[in-house]
Amino acid sequence: MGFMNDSDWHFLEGLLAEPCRNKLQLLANVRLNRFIADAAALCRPEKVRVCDDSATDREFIRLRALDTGEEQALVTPGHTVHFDGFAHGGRHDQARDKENTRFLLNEGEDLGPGFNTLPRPAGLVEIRERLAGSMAGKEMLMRFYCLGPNDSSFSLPCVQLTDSPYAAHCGDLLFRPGFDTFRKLAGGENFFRMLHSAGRLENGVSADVDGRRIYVDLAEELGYCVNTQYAGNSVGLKKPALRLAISRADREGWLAEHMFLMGVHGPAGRVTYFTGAYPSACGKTSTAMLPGETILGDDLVYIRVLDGVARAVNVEQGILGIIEGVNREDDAELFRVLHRPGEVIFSNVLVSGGRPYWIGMGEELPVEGVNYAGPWYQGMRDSADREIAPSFRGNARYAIALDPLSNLDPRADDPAGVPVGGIIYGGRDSDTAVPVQESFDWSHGIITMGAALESETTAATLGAQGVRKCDPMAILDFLSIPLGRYLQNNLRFGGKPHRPPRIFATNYWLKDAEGRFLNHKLDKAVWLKWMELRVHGEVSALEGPTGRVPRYEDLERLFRQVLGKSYAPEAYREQFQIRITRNLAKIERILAFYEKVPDLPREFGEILAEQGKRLAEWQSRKGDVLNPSDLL
Ligand code: SPV
Ligand code: MN
Repeated sequence: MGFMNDSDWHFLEGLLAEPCRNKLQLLANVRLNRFIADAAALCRPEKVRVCDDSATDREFIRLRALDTGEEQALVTPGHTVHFDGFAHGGRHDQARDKENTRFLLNEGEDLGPGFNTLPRPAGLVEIRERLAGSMAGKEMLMRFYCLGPNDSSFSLPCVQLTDSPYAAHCGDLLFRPGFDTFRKLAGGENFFRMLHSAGRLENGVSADVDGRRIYVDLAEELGYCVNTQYAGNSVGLKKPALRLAISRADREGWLAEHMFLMGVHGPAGRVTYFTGAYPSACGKTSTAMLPGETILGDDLVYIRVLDGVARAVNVEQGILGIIEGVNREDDAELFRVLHRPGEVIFSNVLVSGGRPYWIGMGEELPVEGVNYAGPWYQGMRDSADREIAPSFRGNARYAIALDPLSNLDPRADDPAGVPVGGIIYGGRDSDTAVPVQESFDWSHGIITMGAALESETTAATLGAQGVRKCDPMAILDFLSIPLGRYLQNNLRFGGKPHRPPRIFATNYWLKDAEGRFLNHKLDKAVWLKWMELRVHGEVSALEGPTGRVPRYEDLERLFRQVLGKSYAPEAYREQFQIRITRNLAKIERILAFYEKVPDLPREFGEILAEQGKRLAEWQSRKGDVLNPSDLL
């Protein structure tokens, strides 16, 4: 066949049906063939199926996921449910596994403190041992994707091998098809590779989660994943490929970010594009899905400077969103798409009468059904005597493609990307930052808003509640280059376009002394419109010590226009008072977090020190709290 002639290839050839051989022949890619041949020889599948972008192959994957029991059909056509492993009182498989996600590094390579790494030779031996024979009796599926729009300078081709039709099905919903992209590569070697096995299954669920490993080989741009199905681990295109892309972007001078991408609709039909980084469960998807605006993506973007303009694309074409709290009133369009006939994979929800239910859906939940723990009834407890929630708390999800959304931005697939007007950083902060503010300039934003992004833990995460964790640019879990270097890249990036995007920080989570939220969930719609006007210099702002804050009269007008609500001066005062002492305490926490981080940019300390100085000056005049009217 004009491929290679080694024994691995012969082994693979025996597993390929004729049409699959033809597909590989069409791609004529030696590096690709070596990868599959090696993976097949290692994982020992019964068959190998090469899938292209055709509807037939997509349908095949959908049906296979039902056949293998990884998904079950629900009553609404196109709806399925998938459960990830759940050990009573023990280790479950319903979230990304940080502990067992490791970078394989060559001798002499070092990512600095805070990274989970292994020497490459030892890591490869271990992961290959775990993968050996892992596909026995199963079919290895080969899927081709394109990260970023097709036929674009942003495109990154990626191939995924998996024995999990569920992982392949998720990939098909979330990522753009890439068989054609591989054909156009014409044998080129520039692509990411992912190898996944769900391992041994029990009732369609990965059974050996203690042997779960997600290893990222940066030198080879290759991700390995075994003994897990949870999509944030197993869909290599998502978080494993983000790690590879960050490293690639570092070498090539662009940015790969954990951000949404959306169009904010300004006056006279103007659309201004924003990216936004928020840690998990902090309102990232709901921001991108706000009524009246348009979504391009909710999780991953690549940003490049093209012809002097910072431009961004959505890496994906779908959403893997948290379902908890998605309700008809606050998330009308999403709610509609999650109920209409059409492809949706629900995961770790409650199923009753063939329909999915989840916490916070705004409807009464059935008192019994089937969920991630098996047959379930209200009040059921696990072996550690903890109540089993109806849907998995905090991380039950849905996977959908973006196209059925009526608020999909028409430029979502533009190969040239969209110009970035603003970048937003937002965390869960009950008592420090104002709801929205703008940085003084690019560097001030990158350091005091991006690098200093903090979020409070919630009941959804293990451990104590309300503990603040610093999560720079909401990307800490995925960083594959030293943090100091990543910040340096971000700072430098601002100097590349003619005009860098403006940088903003939002905080949707402010509470009063009684612990009540100071803002409604939809108030963020107003903050977005204000930011849009700021990008075009159409509203002025007040110069505070931590950034530029909105004027009352602008917000009052926007609350009326956008939400048809009045906005009381007292509400403004309470929300936008600058909590000086708390902001000073935050600087101390940030400095402590970064204390051991090597090679921080020179500006880092300077910018935080200046901010501290401004706050201290106001403190000596006003005490703990500064009213926005003091800035007039
Ligand atoms: C996140 O947790 O940031 C997600 C879901 O987007 S996962 O795919 O698990 O990363
Ligand atoms: Mn994410």
